[in-house]
Amino acid sequence: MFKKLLGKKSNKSEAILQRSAELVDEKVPSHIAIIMDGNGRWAKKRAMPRIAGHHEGMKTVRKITRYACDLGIDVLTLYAFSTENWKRPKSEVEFLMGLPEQFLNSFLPELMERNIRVQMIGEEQNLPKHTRNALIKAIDTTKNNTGLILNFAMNYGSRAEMVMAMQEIMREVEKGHLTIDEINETHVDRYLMTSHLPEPDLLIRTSGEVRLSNFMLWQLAYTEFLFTDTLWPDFDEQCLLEAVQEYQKRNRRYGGLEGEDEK
Ligand code: V07
Repeated sequence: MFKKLLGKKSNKSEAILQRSAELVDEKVPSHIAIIMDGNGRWAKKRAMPRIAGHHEGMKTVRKITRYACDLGIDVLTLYAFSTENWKRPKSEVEFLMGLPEQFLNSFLPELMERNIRVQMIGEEQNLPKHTRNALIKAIDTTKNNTGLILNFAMNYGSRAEMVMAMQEIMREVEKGHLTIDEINETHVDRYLMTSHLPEPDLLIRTSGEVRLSNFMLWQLAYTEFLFTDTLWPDFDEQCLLEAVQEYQKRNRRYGGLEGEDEK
């Protein structure tokens, strides 16, 4: 994949390409999850409205998706809208709910070209119809693609997801398919919205906040965490490259033991 990256005429700096190529010698994370924070602050710093920050943040999603694809990452999960985000002003929520359409209208052809598959986790039923339809169309159009999985967490909350999993497991118990003592971690995994995905290897949160905000609480049990002060609209290829290098550095420390003793 790096031959392709290096061979292609690109406006990315030579230095980034060179350093990207160096990553090939070590394992790149299979699944990267990102809490994309700091769009409002980015706009405020420029005396612009919050929605301008969200729009800029969407451009970063495009940039980082392309780069994750070039790096050969298997899954990129992006926290686009949490169940808490409904509490924001109505006009902001309306703008946010238009972003998936804006993004997909301009980017879907490129997603197809790049063999990227769109998926989502979260409660899609409560999304506005136009947002839901755009998502369903993208998921359906890209469903046979075999490259990067671009997984959007939309109207997602981890505790609600776990409650739902518990209810499903209890239904199995009620039907007599399972006894309470037989319930194990595999059953819980199976009923989470991420059951078909590997667990995240690396979690990145931008903008200096150091908390999980109800994001993939179960799935992040063994994940490496990386918190950066960079605001999401300023996050670029260089930032992701450095995040992956930091991940590789941490992994190297466990060399030989393959991390087994660290769990
Ligand atoms: C959103 C831009 C990124 C920063 C975080 C908040 C604002 C892309 C999408 C999206 C979602 C689904 C999809 C295609 C694109 C998006 C929301 C907010 C709600 F299929 N960016 N982005 N969705 N922001």
